[in-house]
Parts: sequence; structure tokens; C-alpha cells
Amino acid sequence: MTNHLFDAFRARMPAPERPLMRTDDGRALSYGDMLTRSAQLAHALTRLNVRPGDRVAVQVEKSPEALMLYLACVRAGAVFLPLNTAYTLAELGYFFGDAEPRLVVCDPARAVDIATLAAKSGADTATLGRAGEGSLMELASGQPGDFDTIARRPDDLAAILYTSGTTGRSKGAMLTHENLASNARVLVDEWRFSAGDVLIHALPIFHTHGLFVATNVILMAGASMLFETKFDPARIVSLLPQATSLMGVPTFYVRLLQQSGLDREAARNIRLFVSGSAPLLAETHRAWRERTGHAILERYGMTETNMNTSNPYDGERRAGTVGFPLPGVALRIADPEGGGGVLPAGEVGMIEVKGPNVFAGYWRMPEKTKAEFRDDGFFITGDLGLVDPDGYVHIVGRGKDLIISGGYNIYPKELESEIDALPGVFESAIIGVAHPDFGEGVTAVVVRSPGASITAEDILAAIAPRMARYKHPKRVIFVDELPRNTMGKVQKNVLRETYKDLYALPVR
Ligand code: MCA
Ligand code: AMP
Repeated sequence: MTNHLFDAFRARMPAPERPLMRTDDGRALSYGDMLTRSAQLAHALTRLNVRPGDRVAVQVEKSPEALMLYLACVRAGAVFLPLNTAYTLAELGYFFGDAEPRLVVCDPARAVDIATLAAKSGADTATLGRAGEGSLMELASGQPGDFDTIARRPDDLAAILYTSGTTGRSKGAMLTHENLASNARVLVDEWRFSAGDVLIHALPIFHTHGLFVATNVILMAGASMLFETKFDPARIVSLLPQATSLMGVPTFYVRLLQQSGLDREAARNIRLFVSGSAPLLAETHRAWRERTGHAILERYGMTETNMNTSNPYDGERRAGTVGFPLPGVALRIADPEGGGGVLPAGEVGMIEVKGPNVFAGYWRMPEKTKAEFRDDGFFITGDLGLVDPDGYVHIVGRGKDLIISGGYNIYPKELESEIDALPGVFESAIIGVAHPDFGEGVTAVVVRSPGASITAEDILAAIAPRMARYKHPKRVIFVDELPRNTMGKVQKNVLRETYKDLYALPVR
């Protein structure tokens, strides 16, 4: 009996006493502990009536136990469904209703509210806190330390990660065991990870970057992590000498560059800095190289596809590009208009990808899934790009109306719907404007209803209980009318141009 993903990790597991992680509060976990804890948690899940194929929705703070819960789901054949800790109850309600989890695991502090919400979708609730407290570990600690890992095939689901929809509803990207295993294997090889590596892990573990790219690579290499619950730039600089690698979003690198202690000496033991999730400015790449002597390796991925491209480990890491398609990934640039014919090298078009990394479709949305795949199996990413004469892929824009702030995605439509529904608002447009810290700053351009006097504070107060904090506009601007083209469509490019210097001064 094989479990495709877990067996892949196990096959490369080092001796049980080897370290898997050390946390910022001084806890240590070995690979042997990983086997025991994930087994106990898998028993606990079974006791809580989680059966193979059932979804386990998890909104908890980052902790070793939270990571073990991911592995326990894999071992129990369940589908892991991680959720951003910033999501409000209103946002959670949608995910529970759509995914119909068997079990919801949440922070003890939110247990009462979430249990009520979960029950409406027929789910039970267990709790897990930052320090491992709560009902889940209480149940798990009494369970045996070995578990007959449930058989799962390569195309069985391992996880569902929600990605916001351009037209409203979030879509659950269904990721299979093979999606995750194949991508982790490729990244270990491409980025030369081995058992001796120590990764500074300061990303959240509810998204692809921190959960799959960072953690799966470490598990697949038998390496270890310095597991940080929060991104604290001063602390990260102090940890650099103990590590060999760091993975982060561009905001990490921007903030680390503001630390006086960041220099070649601090980075002396590092062999690889990786950036992704959002565009890394060429100036950040250059400044980093000057300060540390290292060229950041930029790569490109999506929730739906895991990682698609990477700059080379050996060879030139070209700033402003995302490198070459990874082994096994076919990438092409297609005509975004019309039939999607393949464009010649150098021309800008829609990036399309195909490979073992590409997801199995959107949960219970066959029509949306069909619309985002070509007949020959290529997935339409929504990113606009080109391939230069040397084969480097450049992302030059987005066909989808998406803002990426500090590595988090915000879909304007979702915010616009909330703001437009407020009394006193006639209409609104949400745009991303260049921001020195977050890359793009969410900005609301609002037209008041005739005679209304609604303020920015009123708008922010109204969305606060409904939407995660990181989605909130950093600025609200009132205008008399929105610019429109002859078809009546709001010209967001005009708005972006008008407000391009809004955040020009450093905010931190
Ligand atoms: C926090 N805030 C934000 C963000 N993060 N606002 C906009 N965008 C953000 N990303 C809010 C806080 O709620 C707070 O609000 C204020 O901004 C300042 O908080 P601060 O303490 O500075 O923030 P932080 O806690 O230090 O967080 C910044 C962060 C974090 C460390 C950059 O956003 C982060 O961990 N980002 C990584 C996200 C990630 O993992 N993305 C990968 C997705 P206030 O003070 O007003 O209450 S996976 C993906 O994209 C694909 C697959 C890929 O290719 O990887
Ligand atoms: P998500 O929905 O969180 O999976 O975000 C995926 C999106 O992030 C991609 O479709 C890209 O638009 C963007 N992205 C990821 N990595 C990069 C990168 N290195 N450069 C530019 N955009 C990126």
C-alpha cells in the first residue's frame, strides 16, 4: 500500500534523530518526532471521523503542530484545506459552505464563533493554538505513535487551496499528491537542496509558497528549517549565519535591506536566496547583490500550478525575469485574443503551462475549470509575458484584474462589491499602485452618491468585520467620476497613471 506523497518524503527521510525544525520559541522537532506526531494526529483525525477524501479546513497560527497536521492529513488520506489566519468569519463562511469540510481546526480563541459557523456546513470543530494547546493535541497525545498510512494514488487529492476569483467567488484549486511530489522533487534538484541545508522559514504556512515550496522542499531533501512564526527582519538577519537558504516574497528582501546588519559577513553561510509570489524589482535584486554578494534567484508560480519557472542555480540569474520553465513543465506564450494561437519568441501574450505540477481543476466548478484550460491541456495562467531570445521568461503584466500586496493576492472585484453596497457610495474602482514596501498598495477610488458625505473612515470601518486586514485599502480617494472608455468600461490604467506616485515616499 503506498501513499504517493508521504512515501516520497519517507523515501528521502534522513535518520530519525536528524533535525527537521527549530522554532523561534526554542522548540525542536526531529524527523523521528515528525513521524510520531503526524501519526498521532492522523489517529486523532480518524477518531474525529475524518475519512479518506474528507476535507479538513484549518485556520490556525503557524506552529510545528500545524505543519504536522498537514502531514497527518496526507497520511490519513484527507484533503488539507489551509486558510489565511486573517480571514474574517464572513470569509470563512463561504469556504466552509463550498468545501463542506468534515472537520474545521481553528485557534482556541475563535472556537465559539467558528464552531457555530462550521456546524452550519455540517462540520465538527477542534482547536489548535500557537503553542500546541487545544482539543486536537489533547486527543492526539493519547494516540499511538505509529499509523498505517492510508494508500493514496498520484492523482488523489492532497490539498485544496482557495484562490480568489476575478469575478467574485473564490475557487478551490485541487492539488494532487503528484502535483506536490513532482514539484518538490524538481525544486530540490534544481535548487540543489540536500540534507545539510538549513532554511529560514518565515512565511505563513497557509499558502503555496510557505507550505509547499518551502516545507515540501525541506521534507523532500531531508533538510531542516529555522521555523519563524513571524517575519521579523532584525531577527532574520541575526539568524542568517546559522542558515544556508532563505525563501521569501519581495517585501522580505525590501525590509531586510533596511537592516544595517545585512552584509556579506551575515550572509556568509547562505548559498541560496529565493524570491517569488510577486515581481522582485530589478533595483532590489541589484541592491541585494551589492550588500550580500548574492544574486537572488527569482521563480514564478501559482496556487494552481505550484512552481512553473525558475532562474538557474548555475548560470545567470537575470533580474526582472523569472528564468526558464522547470524540467517537465511546458510553457508557451499564446495570443490572448481570439483562438490562443502560439506566438513567436519575443512577443507578449498569455503565459500557458502544462505539466505534472498543474492542478486537477477547481473544486466543484467544472465550467470554470474548462474555461481556464485549452483543449490540449495547457492551463491559461492569466499572466502576460514573453520569452526572450535567451529563453528567459519575463512577466510583463496581468491579464487578470489582480493586485499582489506583500505576496498576498487581492481581487478588486471582491472589494468593489463590498464598497459599492455601502449607502453613500455611488461606485468605486480598486487599483494597485506602486508601493515601496508591499510592491502594490491597495487603493480605493470612490464616487459618492449625490449629496452623500461618506468618509474614508466610514468605508474602512464598514469592511473591517467582513474582509481580511491585508485586503483593506491603504488609501481611499474620492473623485467626482471615474474615467471610462467609449464602451463605458472604467479605465483602471488611467487611474493607475493618475495615482502612480501616491506611495512614492518610503512608508516605513
Ligand atoms: C500585512 N498587512 C498587509 C500585508 N501584510 N497589508 C497589505 N499587504 C500585505 N501583504 C497589514 C497588516 O494587517 C497591518 O495592518 C499592516 O499591514 C502592517 O503590518 P506589518 O506588521 O507590517 O505586516 P507583517 O505582519 O509584517 O506582514 C507583512 C508580510 C506578510 C510579512 C510581508 O504580508 C507576509 O508574510 N506575506 C507573505 C505572503 C505569502 O506567503 N504569499 C505567498 C502566496 P494594520 O497595522 O493597519 O492593522 S503563494 C503565491 O503567491 C504563489 C503560489 C507563489 O508564487 O508563491
Ligand atoms: P496566487 O494566486 O497566490 O497563486 O498568485 C499567483 C500569481 O502571483 C501569479 O499568477 C503571478 O501573477 C504572481 N507571481 C508569482 N510569482 C511571481 C514572480 N516571480 N513575478 C511576478 N509575478 C509572480
